[in-house]
Formats: sequence, structure tokens, C-alpha cells
Amino acid sequence: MGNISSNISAFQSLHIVMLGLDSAGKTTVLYRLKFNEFVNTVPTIGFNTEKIKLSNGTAKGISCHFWDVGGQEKLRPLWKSYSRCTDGIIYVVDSVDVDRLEEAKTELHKVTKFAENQGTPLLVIANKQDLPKSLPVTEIEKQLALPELSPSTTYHVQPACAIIGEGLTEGMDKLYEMILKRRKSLKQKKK
Ligand code: G3D
Ligand code: MG
Repeated sequence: MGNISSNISAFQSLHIVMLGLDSAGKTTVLYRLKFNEFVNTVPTIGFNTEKIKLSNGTAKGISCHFWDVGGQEKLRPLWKSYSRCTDGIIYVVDSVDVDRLEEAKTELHKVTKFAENQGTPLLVIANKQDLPKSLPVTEIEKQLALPELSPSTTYHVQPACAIIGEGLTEGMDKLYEMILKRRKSLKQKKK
């Protein structure tokens, strides 16, 4: 089979870490992907982990092992070990929490600079787009200074509403596409 999905075996799980400041919506994204419905969350102390077979989009059928790590300041030191050598990083941002975008930017740039994360594809979820004062993705991209990330970090910014699941399929498809591209280029470099 010549399509791109044939590069990842049905028995192989992608390892994906979900980061972002507390209350950005990480756990809501996780359970939306798992159950395809809204699950009321409580603040994450430590982490949540779920194995999920994606059920929509071009990545349908792909198994992912997600790690959703708490975003409170005291838990952020954990981000380094949870993000190490993953296939992809999802960074969830609250699109209305303008006051904390600078903090979100600093933490994101820190994570992508770890040696073990060089080149790991990044999906930024600009969450809570249902709220009236949400910033558009172009503004989120600018405020997070994404063009200043290392050129080896490929990224995509996806507008989303985790409560109803809008944008999540598109976002996961993009992440999957970036992961496949990276695998291909790493393979070619080895040859
Ligand atoms: P976290 O895991 O990043 O800390 P949570 O964040 O998933 O626990 O979500 C924090 C709060 O944001 C929750 O509300 C949740 O319902 C809400 N939320 C998540 N995604 C969205 C969204 O897309 N739109 C809106 N409007 N709210 C969202 P509570 O009230 O439980 O704190
Ligand atoms: Mg949480």
C-alpha cells in the first residue's frame, strides 16, 4: 500500500504528550478524544494517561498513548521528563486567557529547547474558540512567537473547542502528518 498511513503499523502506538498551562483544556481534549463526548474535569494533580485509537479523519485507526501532564507551576518541572523523545507534542492554549499568554510562550519555548525534543512535531491547540473574546489563531501564533522556534520544530496551530470537539480531528490529522514526515526524513538521513 502506498499511502502514508502504511508507514505506521497497526500495533504501534504513537507516544504523545499534552502540555499547557493549567486550565487551558488539556484534560477536556484528552477525554473528548477518548469518549467522543464532553467530560467534566477536575484540576490534574500529576498526570492522566490514556491509550486511544483515533476514530476520525485520516489518522483514523491509529493508536496513540497520550500523557496529559498537569500544568500548574509546581508540576511544570515534570514536563521535561514526560516530553522526552515523544512522537509529538500537543500544546493547549486558552485563547481567552490573554494575561497568561506570555507565560504560556515562555513555557513552550523552554520545552521545545530541550535536547531530547529537537525536531519533535508540535500541535498548538488554540482552545476555547467558542468564547466571544477568543483570540484568532494568527494572534496566538504571534503571541507565542512560534516563528521564533527552532527551524527543526514543525508546528501547526489549530483553532478548537474541546467541549464540543470542534477542530480536534483536523488537529490530530495535522500532527499525524507531521509525525510521518519526520519519520520519513529521519529514515532517509539514516540511509
Ligand atoms: P487543564 O487540563 O488544561 O487544566 P481542563 O484544563 O481540561 O481541566 O479545563 C479547564 C476548564 O476549561 C474546565 O472548566 C473546562 O470545561 C473548560 N474548557 C475546556 N475546553 C473548553 C472549551 O473549548 N471552551 C470552553 N468554553 N471551556 C473549555 P471548569 O469550569 O470545570 O473549570
Ligand atoms: Mg488537566
